[in-house]
Amino acid sequence: AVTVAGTAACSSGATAAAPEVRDSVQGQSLAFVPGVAGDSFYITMQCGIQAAAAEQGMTVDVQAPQQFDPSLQTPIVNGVVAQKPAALLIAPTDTVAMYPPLLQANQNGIAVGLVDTTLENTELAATSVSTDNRAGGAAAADALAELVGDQGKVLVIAFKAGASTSDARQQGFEQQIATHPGITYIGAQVNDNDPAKAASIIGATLAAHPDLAGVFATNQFAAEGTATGLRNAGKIGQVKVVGFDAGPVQVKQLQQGEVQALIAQQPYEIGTTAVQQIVAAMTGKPVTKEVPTGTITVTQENFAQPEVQQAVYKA
Ligand code: T6T
Repeated sequence: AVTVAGTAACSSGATAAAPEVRDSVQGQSLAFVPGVAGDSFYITMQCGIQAAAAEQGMTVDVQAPQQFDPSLQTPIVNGVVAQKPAALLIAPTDTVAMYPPLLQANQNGIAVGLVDTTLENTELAATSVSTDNRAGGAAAADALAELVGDQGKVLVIAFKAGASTSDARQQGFEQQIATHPGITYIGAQVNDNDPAKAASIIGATLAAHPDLAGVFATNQFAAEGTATGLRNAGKIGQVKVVGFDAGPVQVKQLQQGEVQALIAQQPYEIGTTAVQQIVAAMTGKPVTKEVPTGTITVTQENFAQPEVQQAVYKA
């Protein structure tokens, strides 16, 4: 586990909290457990969480697993439970496997909020704040269909089976791509959040399907590996790629023409909203059980637009 001390280099602040709320949670501690360390999506979310928590006078402790894996995230949650913070915001790495440790947190009086990913059974969580990932997957299908001229073979790189975001993006994509009759969907393959594995999937797929037209890479690491695989095969630009997320690496890939479209999420807003909701839960105020956030499709053509610039991850 990694404990990230101090405040990440974050660019903008959150709105001020009502004074009566501030008094009641002032000095209380908030734990944040992202899905994995070193991921610009979660680092940007951490910036939002830290800004909103600072407004409330709360302290934030961040502990991240080295891989997106419930067997590494579970001991971190167990450690958090032992420390007894007032609240825990977490992106569970598996919809089922992360339920027991989070139930422990809930039963120990810790207010639990889910961010980004969710659980199959969300009863233990006061709130869940996440992208509408099915809609994001559908947006990726439409973007990819347009890029390949509505014909040819397309592949999905699912970053992690059992992670709600990966599953929902894949399902949203599959449902929407079926409405494009000229496209042949050759299926999804799982890269376990490992760029090298995505690269080798691309290599093997190109060997079997040299006419591959497009790829939907369901997160940052899937897109990075997809670009490597295409580069190794000399197919950059020829095979069109739609990635998810808009961190610095993804933006560079877009500018260099390795990826043709990005589905950007709103990690900073997910972070600030989750803090506002968990504070409401802690102070007996009305809480929204599920807060969906949107996506925006980023391309080279619309990149300079202010609302698109706004969507690029800041960390
Ligand atoms: O795509 C995001 C996040 O939404 C997903 O659950 C895990 O991967 C990312 O963090 C990007 O690497």
